[in-house]
Amino acid sequence: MPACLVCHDPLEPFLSFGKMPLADAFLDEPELAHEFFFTLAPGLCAACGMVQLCERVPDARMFHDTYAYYSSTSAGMRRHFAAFADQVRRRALGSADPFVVEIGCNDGILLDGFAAAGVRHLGVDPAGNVLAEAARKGLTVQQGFFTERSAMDIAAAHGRADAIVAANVVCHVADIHSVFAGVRALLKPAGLFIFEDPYVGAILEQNALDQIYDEHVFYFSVTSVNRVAAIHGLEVVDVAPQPVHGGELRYYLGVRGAHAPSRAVDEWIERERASGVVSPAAYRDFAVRTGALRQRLIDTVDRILSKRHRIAGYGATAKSSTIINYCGFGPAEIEYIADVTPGKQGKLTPGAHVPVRAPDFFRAHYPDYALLFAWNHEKEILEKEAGFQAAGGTWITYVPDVKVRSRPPGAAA
Ligand code: DWN
Ligand code: ZN
Repeated sequence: MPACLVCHDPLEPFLSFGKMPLADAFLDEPELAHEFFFTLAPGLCAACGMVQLCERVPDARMFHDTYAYYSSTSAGMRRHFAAFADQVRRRALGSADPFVVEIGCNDGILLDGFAAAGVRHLGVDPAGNVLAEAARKGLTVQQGFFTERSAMDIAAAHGRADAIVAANVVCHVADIHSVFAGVRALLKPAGLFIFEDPYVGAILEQNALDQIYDEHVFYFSVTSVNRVAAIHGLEVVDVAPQPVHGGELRYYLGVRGAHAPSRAVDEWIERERASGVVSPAAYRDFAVRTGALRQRLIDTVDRILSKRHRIAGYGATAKSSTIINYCGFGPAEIEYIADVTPGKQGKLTPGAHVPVRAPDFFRAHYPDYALLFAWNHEKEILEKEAGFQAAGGTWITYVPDVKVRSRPPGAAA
């Protein structure tokens, strides 16, 4: 039986997707023969409340020099991160020569805001290709994983940090104790560790089963984060919801006793207790609901194909790997997926092997229906691709439920 990565108690899976590929492992034809699969099955630790994957993929298999995801592909996310940097500056960077460290800085989308304000910064990321983009912009970066060891080295070389920040990163690291121990070693006594990740309560509420994939090792709640923090002499001192990636929480952590926790912390923990976010029943229900959702999506696709209509996807997201493979779709159901990322274009999606094409291809080969796999960027994409609906195309979304958007009058259903 697998063990909880936080407290080592036995872990029971509440759902199994079976064998799944790596969600960001886009392939060329010759790579198909040795594609890597693992058992994707999330579980809740009844002892400490942490939701996590029961089988983990080694970090180096997921985060390397050909990492597929560039954070700066969305204009909405660029605005979100500019505001995030502003907030960190206001709350944590009041000293004479502040220093901020970002764990998993990707292409520098968050560090940009510190650099523009002349703040001393360091970004750490294991993925050389995305990090090269950050370096190209003149940001100060270092390649590697953030661990207790590397944090101590950073403290020795640059001094301690006023703020340590991370976005969509902490939930990716199986050795969470090394990350938190590293934060404790690198943070100034009155510093803040501020990070945001998808909120497990939002995943449950929205039936967002496609948030579950190899890179998302943990599915945090305030309750579970506070428990990990306590092990390392840290505590959650504030929490703020963020309307990105389907609903995230931003956690503010300090050294225990250094900051008075806001009322929001207790309120969130109480809400989680009352709503069952840390209880097994909520996850059993989620498994049943999302099983039914999967069937509705399969039926919707079958119905469309039976009328000889064409379906393509939009956004070759990591999330799409879970939903596509869980539904058993392939190129026979989804002709291609449009995506703006040059490194994904021309490749095949993990597991299902659906070809990825540039958005220009989508505009030249509109399908009848487009499955919006980047549902978290819906507003931005539907505005950008207004021509699709104008030409009679129909969007399909599946979070929180399958929704076939109404077609313009006169178009065939
Ligand atoms: O946690 C993670 C999140 C933050 O990013 C990582 N583990 C991996 C990745 O997950 P994802 O791929 O599900 O993230 P997104 O942000 O939903 O991906 C959007 C995809 O859609 C990208 O490949 C870019 C593409 N896109 C596009 O083609 N046109 C996005 C926008 C906004 C567009 O207009
Ligand atoms: Zn546990």
